[in-house]
Amino acid sequence: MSSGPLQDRFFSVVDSSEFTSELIEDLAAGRCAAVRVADFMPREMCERTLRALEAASFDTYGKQRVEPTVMRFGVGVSDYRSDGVMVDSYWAAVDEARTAWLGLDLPADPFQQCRAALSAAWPGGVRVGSRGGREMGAGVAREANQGFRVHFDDAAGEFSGNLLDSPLVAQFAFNLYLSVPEVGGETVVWRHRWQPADEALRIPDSYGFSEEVVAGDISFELKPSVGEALLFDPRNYHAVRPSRSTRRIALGFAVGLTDTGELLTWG
Ligand SMILES: O=C(O)CCC(=O)C(=O)O
Ligand SMILES: [Fe+2]
Repeated sequence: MSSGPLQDRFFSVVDSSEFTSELIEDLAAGRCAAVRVADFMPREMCERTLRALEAASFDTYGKQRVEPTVMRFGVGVSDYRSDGVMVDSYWAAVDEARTAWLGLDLPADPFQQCRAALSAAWPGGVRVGSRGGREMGAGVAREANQGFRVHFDDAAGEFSGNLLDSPLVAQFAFNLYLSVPEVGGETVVWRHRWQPADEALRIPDSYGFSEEVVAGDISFELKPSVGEALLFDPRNYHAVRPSRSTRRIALGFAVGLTDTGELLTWG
């Protein structure tokens, strides 16, 4: 799947019928870059969740920071950061998001289902992370019809000190796709991690960078399918291409591996 003449056997996508502790360890250790599990969530559960979300009203991520617009149902901590510090209004937003998700009246909490499936693979345990003893948000439904710009995610760099009560030794991004376009909507990941010189290519006040930042780097492009889960290392620059047809809706949360071997999630 890599493009360009160079190959890197560690920069690979692994397709698996399930997440396993070995695959999660490989991701943490950098022996692979992404793990993809088709039909991770039963079709019926996906459809039910999607129908409920289609009838719900989404908010937008901060318009200045996230342009083109990405819609969200639920809360993402990236909107509650000021000078590397999480702002306290996050907690009210988390409460509001919990109520909004309960209001969808789903037979089961899809974030909990995702954590349960990861738990089956991970003996160290999986739970929603906490900060100051308070449980973080479980995750967010994101609608990125116009795509995501080239960016990376790394709580250790974005927040000063520990974001969660436990120190993290690795961070992953989890996505579960509920609605994907036939044309467009691909996730592209580049074999490039942030380095200081990249700052010259950051789009002012944005989460994103100019595409130039990954020019010439090895990449892979993933075409998501409904029900599929993707776990990847978001320190590698990545982007989502605009959709050309249907809405592109995915459930997403961050996953951190703690120094005691637990997996903690947050949104
Ligand atoms: O929607 C996707 O495929 C990836 C979104 C993203 O930027 C992330 O999960 O960090
Ligand atoms: Fe991301």
